[in-house]
Amino acid sequence: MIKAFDKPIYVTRPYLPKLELFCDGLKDIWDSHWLTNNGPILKRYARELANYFETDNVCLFNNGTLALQIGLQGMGISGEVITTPFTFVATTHALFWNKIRPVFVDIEPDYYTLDPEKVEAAITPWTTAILAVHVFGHPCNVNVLADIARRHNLKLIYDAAHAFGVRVGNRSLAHFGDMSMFSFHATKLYHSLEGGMLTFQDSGLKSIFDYLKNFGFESEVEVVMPGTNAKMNEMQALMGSMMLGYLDKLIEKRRKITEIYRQRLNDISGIRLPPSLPADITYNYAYMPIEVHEKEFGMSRDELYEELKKYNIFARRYFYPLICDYACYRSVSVKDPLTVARLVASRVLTLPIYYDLSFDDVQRICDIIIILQSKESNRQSTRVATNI
Ligand code: T4K
Repeated sequence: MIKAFDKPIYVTRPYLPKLELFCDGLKDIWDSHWLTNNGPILKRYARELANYFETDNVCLFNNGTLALQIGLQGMGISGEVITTPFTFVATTHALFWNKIRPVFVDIEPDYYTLDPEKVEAAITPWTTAILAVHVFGHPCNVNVLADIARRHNLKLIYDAAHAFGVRVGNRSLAHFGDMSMFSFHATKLYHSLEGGMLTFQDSGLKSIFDYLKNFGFESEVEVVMPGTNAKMNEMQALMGSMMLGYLDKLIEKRRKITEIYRQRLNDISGIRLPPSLPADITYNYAYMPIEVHEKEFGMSRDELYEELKKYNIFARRYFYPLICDYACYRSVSVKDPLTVARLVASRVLTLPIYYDLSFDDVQRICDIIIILQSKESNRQSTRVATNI
């Protein structure tokens, strides 16, 4: 019999640098009394990120949601935008706050990113952009989407909230599409406590984004646009800057955890894992999604999710329900039947993955899933046998 974990195992747990090191960094902030509003640490951090992403076109924000919201506003996106219903709700909220109508289309079944064929079929005279999500860090079909956007004269925008560190053909995802948003929220593999970033191809957008995140101030006495307050502060920048130094080791640990999950769960009847990514993709192992196929597995995704809780394992149903099924978006008309997205949302479960999770604990989580399945299949075969 396997015992429950003594302490809760959550889907994620932020990595933190040694407290003494962070305190060393805090001393500079205490000395300068400069806490926010484009301070020296933020400026240094922006340069570090520009280096990392190999582009000067970066703009930092206090979170990813406001980054995306301001990005859409600054680019003047309006009308209809084709997007995915299989994402965190902030993707759609950013459209809504800009009075843009989301047009939900289906995802593809392997990596859960927007299905380009469905995108093309959904274009109308009112479509101005595609907002695709590199969900779980799986890159969208960037070349096909770029071709569609070019042929139809649409902007191509990526929600890359999950995709820090992912590369396609040795180029960071920041170099694809017209603009990408990266989230540095505490629950992400790379974080700045909270934070967000836009990367973009048109360098003219930089000053617009800078205005919009700082009330539209051009000078002490001039406001040139109705901006908001979405600035990253010095403590966020300090954490983000320190975390860059740990990124490789964080990704490597996640790679090893993923390998264990894949080895142990790949052949379990009723569990499906995303296929290995193509060789030209450098992945970040941001999430560990599995699909639970009820008939073969013997219990539904929701039953497994509840059973795991009894063992103190708090997996998450990212992303369920679909965005269009939330009360606040139910009135949005959806023409695509969203066949794949509906199935995936009903089957997906993201398992715990984070730096501090020990390999033994990963093995134990797998043992528990396997035992739950065999218990259930035994129960079912007994039930069948007694019925005979
Ligand atoms: N686009 C996409 C595709 C996104 O996934 C997100 C955010 C955004 C846009 C918006 O970016 P931000 O504005 O957030 O920068 C979490 C995060 O809050 C959210 O940032 C993230 N996506 C989403 C996928 O996950 P919840 O509601 O699941 O978070 P919560 O508080 O339940 O945390 C999950 C688990 O993490 C907890 O059970 C325990 C652990 N945890 C969490 C926090 C906050 C910790 O151990 N420490 C912590 O500080 O949304």
